[in-house]
Amino acid sequence: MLHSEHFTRTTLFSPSEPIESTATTSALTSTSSLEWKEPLCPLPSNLADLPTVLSTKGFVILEQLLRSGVHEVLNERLEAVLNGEYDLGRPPGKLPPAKLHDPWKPGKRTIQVVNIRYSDSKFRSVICSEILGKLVADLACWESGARVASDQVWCKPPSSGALSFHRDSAYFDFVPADVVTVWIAFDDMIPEVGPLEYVEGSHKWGEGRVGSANQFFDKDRTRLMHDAAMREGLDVKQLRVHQVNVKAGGCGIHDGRTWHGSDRNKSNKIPRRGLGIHFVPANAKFKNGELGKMWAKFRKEGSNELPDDEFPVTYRR
Ligand SMILES: O=C(O)CCC(=O)C(=O)O
Repeated sequence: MLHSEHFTRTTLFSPSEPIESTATTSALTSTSSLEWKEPLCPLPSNLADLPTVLSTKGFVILEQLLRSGVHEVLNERLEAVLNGEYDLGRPPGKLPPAKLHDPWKPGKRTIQVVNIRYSDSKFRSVICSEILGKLVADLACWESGARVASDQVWCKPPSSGALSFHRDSAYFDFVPADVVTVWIAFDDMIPEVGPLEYVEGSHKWGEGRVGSANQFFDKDRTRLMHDAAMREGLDVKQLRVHQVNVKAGGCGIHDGRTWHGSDRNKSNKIPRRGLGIHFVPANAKFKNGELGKMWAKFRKEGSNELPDDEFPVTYRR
C-alpha cells in the first residue's frame, strides 16, 4: 500500500541557486558552455533532526540536492558515456549491451551503468563531492567520515520494467557493515515513471534471506520483501511504502538495510533516470574471508585495507 501522504519531506534548498554559467538559461544544458563549479547546493543549517529520521524510518527525502541545471548536464553526459565518450579516459566498471544505449528508446530493460565516476568528470564531481560526503557522514553519525564504495546509474527507458524490492547491504563485504545510499533524481519523479520506493522501518528487520542480483527483475517485485516482512510477523497490507516523488535534482537517502525498489516506467515517451551512490564509513575495511566478485579484485594480498584510489574518502573528520 502506498502512503504518499506520509512522505518525510524536508525542503532543504529553496529557491535553487543556478550553477555558475557563462551561458544564457536556454543554453544551460550545453555542457561546453557551462562553467562547472560545485554541483551541489550548499548544505543548509536545518539538518539537526535528519539523523533521527534516518535511524527511525530508514530514509530521508530531500527536495533539492543538485544546483539548478546540473541534472540536465548529467543526462547529457550519461548519453555521452553510453556513446563511448570518457573524458577521464577510462570506461565505467560496467556498461549495458550496445542495444541498451538509448535512454529514450522504449524497451523492457533498465539501463545500468556501474561506476561512471571512472569515466566522466562531471559525474565524478557529484559522486565525490565533499558536501555530499559530509551530509552522509552527518546523517549516518559516522565518526570517521564517508567513503564512496560504488555508484550506479539507473535509467529506465519508456515502458521499461520494475525493479524488485531489495536491500543494498547484502552486496557490501565491508566492516563495519554500514552502507548509506544517496539516490539522486535526474527526471521529475512523477508516479507514472516508477519512482524509487522505500518501506518505512524495514532497515530494522532481521537479516534472513535477502535474494541476489538475479532477482532484481523478478516478475513479482514485492515477493522477497513480503517474505522478509512476514518473517518479522508483519501484515504486508500494513506496510508503509513511500515514493520518492522529488523533482529532478532532489534525492532520497536510505540506510543500506532499508528495503527499496521501483515500479515499471508506465510512460511510453519519457525515460526515468537517476544515480545511486553507495557510501560506507571512511574507516571501513574489507571483511575477512571470501569477497563478492565486485570487491575481490580490489583486495591486496594480506591486507583488508580499501584502496583510496578505488574507494575515495570524500569527507574525513
Ligand atoms: O533506481 C531504482 O529503482 C533502484 C535504485 C537502487 O536500488 C539503489 O540505488 O540502491
